[in-house]
Amino acid sequence: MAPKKMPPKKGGEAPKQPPLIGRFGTSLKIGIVGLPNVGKSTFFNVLTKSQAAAENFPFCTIDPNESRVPIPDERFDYLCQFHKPASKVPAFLNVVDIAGLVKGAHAGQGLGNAFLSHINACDAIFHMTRAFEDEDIIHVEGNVDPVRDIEIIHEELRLKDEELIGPIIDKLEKVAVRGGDKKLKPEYDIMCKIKNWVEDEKKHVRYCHEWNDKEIEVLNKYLFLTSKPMIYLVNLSEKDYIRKKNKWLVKIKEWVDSHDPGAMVIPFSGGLELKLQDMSDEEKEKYTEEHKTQSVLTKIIKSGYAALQLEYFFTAGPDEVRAWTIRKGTKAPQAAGKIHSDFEKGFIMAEVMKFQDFKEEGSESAVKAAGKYRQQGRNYTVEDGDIIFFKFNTPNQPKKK
Ligand SMILES: Nc1nc2c(ncn2[C@@H]2O[C@H](COP(=O)(O)OP(=O)(O)O)[C@@H](O)[C@H]2O)c(=O)[nH]1
Ligand SMILES: [Mg+2]
Repeated sequence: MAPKKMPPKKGGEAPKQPPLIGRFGTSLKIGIVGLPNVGKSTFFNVLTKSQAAAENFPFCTIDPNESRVPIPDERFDYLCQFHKPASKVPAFLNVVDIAGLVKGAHAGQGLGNAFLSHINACDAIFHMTRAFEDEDIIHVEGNVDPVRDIEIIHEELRLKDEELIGPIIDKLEKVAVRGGDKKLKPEYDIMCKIKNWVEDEKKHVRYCHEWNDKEIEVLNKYLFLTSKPMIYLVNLSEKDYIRKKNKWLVKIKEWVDSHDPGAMVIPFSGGLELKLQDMSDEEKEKYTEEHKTQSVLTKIIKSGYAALQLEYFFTAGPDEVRAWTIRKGTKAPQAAGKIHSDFEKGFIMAEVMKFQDFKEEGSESAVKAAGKYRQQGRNYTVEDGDIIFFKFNTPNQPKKK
């Protein structure tokens, strides 16, 4: 049967991005959250050790539970190979290993409040669930049931938000309703809508993709736990991961699709990743080929970065090849400001090459000769992977006559 043709969407084929709720800035973190003993620390350790150890970036470990994981990127590798620069600086994903949450955490159970404050400091969440059986590894709830586990974690986060929302509404009510301060009435109304969604409908803020700009402004002021983007990681046994089969996978996917529409579910195997990590490159290749499988770490790291709505552009030359993290949608002058504030203040133009053009043409001069080297002004929105050379006036220096 031929699939029905979808009517063309307005404004292109790209699916609508969920609204941008969260802190601004580019030093954002993603936290690993889940029940105890589901494989969070195993995942954190393979992430941290994988590229970090291999490339020997000395500044990766921030503290034992927090780490900067270099983003694997073929374009970056290509630029490094091409320029053989003295210094290489990739983009990083900041990852935090948060101790296990248990039922009742919102009320302080099992150091719950400390954990929840760690989650609060993160901007997105890797939600790790356990779908592997292993009698030697205790499950806090007695048996493996990742859908139930997801619901436990979600309920803790939601209850914590409920706790936060109450006093905010009380305070606004005092001023905006009883005090007659009209300025705060819109915020009060919006908070009532949020309260209805979280408390009465029992949903996470993130589930709704229809928040308008004013509502997002209020959500960004309070940064509720349930507004943080979430990626679901399903920790499978090596065997199930390789055969891509596990009785929970479909159930988890269905649950996520109906509750948290648009969120990613990524199957993963802590056991396999650990094993691969201890192998040499040749052994790894042999093993993955033999078992027709491969590590999923790169995909997870990239997805985490994308969930934070981050991307990067490159500066590249013999001195340095570097990826500069920006928020999606950043204009050229603000992107320049990532390198130095003077670049933004004195911005003249951005000279931009697309990575693909650079690779195809083989050199900067060939790109220029092909007419694909573009001079862009203040209104240019930087795209992921752009190779940019900024031209700027030095401020504070007397203008030449
Ligand atoms: N069988 C099996 N055990 C795992 C897997 N991932 C982690 N474990 C084990 O489960 C236990 C708890 O893992 P850990 O990463 O410390 O869990 P955390 O409490 O969520 O941080 C450890 O003994 C791990 O070796 C897996 O994929 N398969
Ligand atoms: Mg742990």
